[in-house]
Amino acid sequence: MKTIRFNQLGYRPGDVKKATLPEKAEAFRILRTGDNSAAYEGTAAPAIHDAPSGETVRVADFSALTEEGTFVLHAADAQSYPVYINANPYNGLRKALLDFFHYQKCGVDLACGLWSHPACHTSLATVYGTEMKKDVSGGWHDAGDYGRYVVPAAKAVADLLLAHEFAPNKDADLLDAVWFELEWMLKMQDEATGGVYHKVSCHHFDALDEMPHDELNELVLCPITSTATATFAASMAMAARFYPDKKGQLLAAAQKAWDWLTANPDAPMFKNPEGVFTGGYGDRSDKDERFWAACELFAATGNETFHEYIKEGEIHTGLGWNQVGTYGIIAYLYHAKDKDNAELTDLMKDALHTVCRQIMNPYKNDPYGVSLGDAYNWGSNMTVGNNAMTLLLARPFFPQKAADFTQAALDHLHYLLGRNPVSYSYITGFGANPALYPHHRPSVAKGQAVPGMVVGGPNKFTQQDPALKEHCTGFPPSKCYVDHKDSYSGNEITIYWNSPVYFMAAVLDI
Ligand code: G3I
Ligand code: 9MR
Ligand code: ZN
Repeated sequence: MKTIRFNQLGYRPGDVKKATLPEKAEAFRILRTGDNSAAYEGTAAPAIHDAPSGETVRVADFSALTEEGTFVLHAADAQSYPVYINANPYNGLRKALLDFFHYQKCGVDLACGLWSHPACHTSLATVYGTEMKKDVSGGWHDAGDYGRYVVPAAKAVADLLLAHEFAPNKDADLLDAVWFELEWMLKMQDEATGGVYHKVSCHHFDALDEMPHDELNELVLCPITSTATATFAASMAMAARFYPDKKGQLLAAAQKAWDWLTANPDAPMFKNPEGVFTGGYGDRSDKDERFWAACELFAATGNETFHEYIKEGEIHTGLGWNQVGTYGIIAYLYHAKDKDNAELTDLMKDALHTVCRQIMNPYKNDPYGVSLGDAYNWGSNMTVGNNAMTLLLARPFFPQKAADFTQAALDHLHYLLGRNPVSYSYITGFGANPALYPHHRPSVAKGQAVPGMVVGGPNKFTQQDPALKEHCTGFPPSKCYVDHKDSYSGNEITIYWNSPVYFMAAVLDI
């Protein structure tokens, strides 16, 4: 079954439908499950070598099959998991991707079925290297661990808010869900200086089978950084347009953070201070974070100071937690329209166009319909989501390519849901062969995965986690994945891996 790779949730009748088959499968047949009668017969495309998986494969296009029902695809000596064609194959997916953020809530009594628990991490945090205590309760646990880190939080918030902005049909509970995180982020700002603490966590990661309320070690607030302060400023300025009642508070917080950035032009990049061993989220440069902040603040206020800052610097790209420039471009192109500068607008469009080309080129030749090339790094599934998100956001600026961009984004969803070289659905609880053992403490503690979580995906640097090293050393890049609870570089989950995939679901309106 695993050699026939396709979207295990299914396809809508009018969708392009493609499966990736082994080399020997020149022809294929699709049979109805009820009576085994043939619904479709086809010839697969010529075999091609797929470098990331090291395999030679063929693509089978069965888009012409528009009949609703449940089928099995037969090719050579293999047969597929069930193939579903119906009007609503993604039912429940979008909701689960958003509900996940509820499961990650910190600091409150949490009712969420099997994984319910009393309020966690409620003690005051110690400001690193001092005796000072601060209340920074609330927010979402970042990932499979219980740290709360500002930089990736800003990405998750931005993705969810942009999803809300661009979704043809909006989720009524989204703004409340995101406010929970924004409220925590506001607490992470130092009132005196406007700088934002990089993160709050214990000194160490605790046992993998520990529920949140059982992690009772001291909470430590790590030093203020420019990356935390800039991504904070950006996401607060963005949030100001979604929460009209809180606009004043959000813009004031963003402005104060900007003032800190202005006063600290050469702040050092974050490194875990002595004695702290939790997630680092360090960076090589804060220029893209400052760029994003300036773009959002300009879009929100029209204040030329921010415009000047943007004009004097470079244009940046990226939707990752450590490269965030595309968020800035999007803010400028969509929201600075009445006060923009034609030359800068063109430069931003050019930069966006280049990024889209860098996504579409590898995608076009990929037998799995994904754009990673060989970028199967830690969190590769985030890149899948980010690339789809970039294309969806770019559509209005390149109308002649908009349809291709939409199709590419949908293909990226198919990849995540099973059309990939390991035949896993990378979203827990969805598909015939989903990840069952994510590196997620509440899931490990209860022996059952929380549904709707996007796992990290293949990581070709197998030496980055011991379980991956044990199970996948020597594997080709796109096959370096093991569904094992210990594999934190491939099978962990995070708020900012779910958020771009939620964006895809919401904006594709599936
Ligand atoms: O992109 C570069 C690539 O250009 C380069 O060739 C390659 C060679 O090392 O590295 C690639 O970067 C990788 C980067 O992720 C990609 O975003 C790094 O190797 C890799 O170490 C880095 O991993 C990060 C990881 O923390 C370790 O720092 C992940 O992005 C990040 O998502 C992850 O975050 C952790 C938190 O620290 C703790 N909480 C869980 C969370 C998820 O696992
Ligand atoms: O659980 C931790 C995970 O969230 C991180 O991404 C990962 C890398 O920083 O570390 C995990 O914690 C492991 C630690 O690094 C080493 N000892 C085993 C821990 C997992 O139980
Ligand atoms: Zn907690």
